[in-house]
Amino acid sequence: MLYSVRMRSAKDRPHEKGGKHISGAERLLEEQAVDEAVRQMIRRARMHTRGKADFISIKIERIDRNKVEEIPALAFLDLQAGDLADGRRFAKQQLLTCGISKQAVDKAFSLLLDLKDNMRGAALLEAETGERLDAFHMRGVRVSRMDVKDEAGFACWIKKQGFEGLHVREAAVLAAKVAAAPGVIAELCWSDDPQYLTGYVAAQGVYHRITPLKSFGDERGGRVFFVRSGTELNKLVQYLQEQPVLVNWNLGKQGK
Ligand code: WAQ
Ligand code: MG
Repeated sequence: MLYSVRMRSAKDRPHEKGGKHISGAERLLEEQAVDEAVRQMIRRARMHTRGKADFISIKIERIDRNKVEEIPALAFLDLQAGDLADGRRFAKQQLLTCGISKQAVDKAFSLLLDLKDNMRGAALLEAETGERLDAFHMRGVRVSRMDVKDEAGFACWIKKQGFEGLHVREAAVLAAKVAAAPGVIAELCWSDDPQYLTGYVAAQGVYHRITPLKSFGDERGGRVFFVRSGTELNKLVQYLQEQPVLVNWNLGKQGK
């Protein structure tokens, strides 16, 4: 049996009462791996750079294995920018190159840069007009029910390209699912971890890893998914939240 394990944690108060979001995690695991994953999630929520969570919600749900879709991993490209302005310029350029309008790119940056607090999900923007499509406001759409197909192989594949750690692994899985979603053209992301300055633009099968994309000490992270006009929003949100996927690093277009 496969299980979806989802965690979200907050400080001072639960999320729904306005508590500060500390961390979240999404896994899709064999039954025997669930207990250890839950232990790790709890540990992580309690020892996070954003603070120590005192409200932790964990949901465990059985998933029908026949419904799982296997999707390819994205290829990695790594850019060390000279400074923040340089990193952001590069990110904007990548987005423009894959057909997102300047208006939508500017909207995405101002949305993320003007946040008072960080989001815990992603904002959906129409790729031509930059119009916000989802009605989730500060919460955003939470992508869920995803993991890697072969844990050890995936870690090894990432390491061979010179990267390691939980941030990269998790982001690579999420970005692969988002890229596979119907109607998504590109994604822009940076972390809500105040010490983690790397972000990315995922588009056209490539995960453009960019350092830095935010300033040190900033606790506001976020994600924007750029959506093709005419996309059926319900279907897209349903895919992002519900469709179980396993990312196979050995499928499709690959990094070196
Ligand atoms: N679904 C939708 N949005 C999410 C999800 C999710 N499951 N998880 C996080 N977000 C949004 C939310 O607004 C967070 O504030 C924001 O993304 C950042 O989340 O080295 O660590 O988990 O290649 O802090 C990218 C670079 C790191 C990794 C991203 O994101 C690398 C990161 P975080
Ligand atoms: Mg984080």
